Amino acid sequence: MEELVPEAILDGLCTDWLGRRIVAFEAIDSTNRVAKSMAQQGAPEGTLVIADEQTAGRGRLGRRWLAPRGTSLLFSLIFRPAVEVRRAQGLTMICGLGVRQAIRIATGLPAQLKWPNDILLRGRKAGGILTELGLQAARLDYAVVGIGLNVNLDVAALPSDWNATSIQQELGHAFSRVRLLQEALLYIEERYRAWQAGEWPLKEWAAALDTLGQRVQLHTADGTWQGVAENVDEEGALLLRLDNGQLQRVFVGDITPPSA
Ligand code: BT5
Repeated sequence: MEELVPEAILDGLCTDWLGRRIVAFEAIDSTNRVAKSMAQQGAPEGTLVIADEQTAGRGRLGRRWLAPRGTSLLFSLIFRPAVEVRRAQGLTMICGLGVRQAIRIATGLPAQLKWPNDILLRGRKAGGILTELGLQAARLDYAVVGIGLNVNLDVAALPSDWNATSIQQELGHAFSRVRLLQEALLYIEERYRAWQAGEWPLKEWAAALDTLGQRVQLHTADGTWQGVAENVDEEGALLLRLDNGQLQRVFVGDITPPSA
C-alpha cells in the first residue's frame, strides 16, 4: 500500500504554500477536529492534516464519514481568507472544483459535483466536503475544509443504500492517492489565489453541479419538498422552484431524485 507520509506528498508537489506544512496520522478521530484545534492555536494558512484512517470521521449535521484504513484520501486544509463570513462558502466551491479537476486530469474520469458538497462519479457519491468556520466576534478567523475521497475503496465495504462509488471502482484498477492529492492541492491553490484576487468561483461551480436544472426532492430538518433546482446564489444557497411557483432559498439540506 502506498504510504501517505509527508516526504511522499512533498515529492513532486507543485504548490507554493498549500499543503507544504503537513501533519500526518496513521489513525486519528477526525482530521477536521485536529485542524480546527491547530487553527485555534495559530497554525498558518495552508496547513494540511491528513490521516490513513479516521475513527470518528465527520460529515455534515452530525453524520459519519466512513472509510476503511488505507483506502481513501482523508484530509483537512486550514485557510484564513480575507472575506466576510457569508462569503466563506466560496471555499467549498473552490475545493470541490479543485478536486473535480484533479480527478478529471489525473484519471480521465468525468467527475461532477452535487449541491451542496458532494463529489460524484457517474452519479454516485465518491467524496464529500465539510467546511467548518472559526469566528472571532463576527469576523472570520479561520476556515477548515475537510475532504474525503474514496480512492481505492471497495464499495462493498459501505452500506449499499449510500449509492457510493470510488475511483478504483470506476477505473477498474487502483490509483495513486498521493498523485490525486498533489493535483488537488495545486488546483485548489490556483483557484484560491484567483478568489482572493476578486474572482468569484460561482459560475464555474454552478456549471459543475450535476443537479442544476433538474427536478429534485429536497430534504431538510424542516421537511421534504419537490421542485426544480433552478440555480445557486453567490453564498452557495440552492434556489429551488417549488411546484406552487415559489422560490425557496436553502442553505442546509440534501437533494435526491424526485420520488415517482
Ligand atoms: C460529507 O458529509 O459528505 C462531508 C464528508 C467530509 C469527510 C472528510 S474526511 C476528512 C475530514 N475529516 C472529517 O472528520 N471529515 C472530513 P454529508 O454530506 O453529511 O454526507 C455524509 C453521508 O455520506 C453519510 O451519512 C453517508 O450516507 C454518506 N457517506 C459516508 N461515508 C461515505 C463514503 N466513504 N462514501 C460515500 N458516501 C459516504
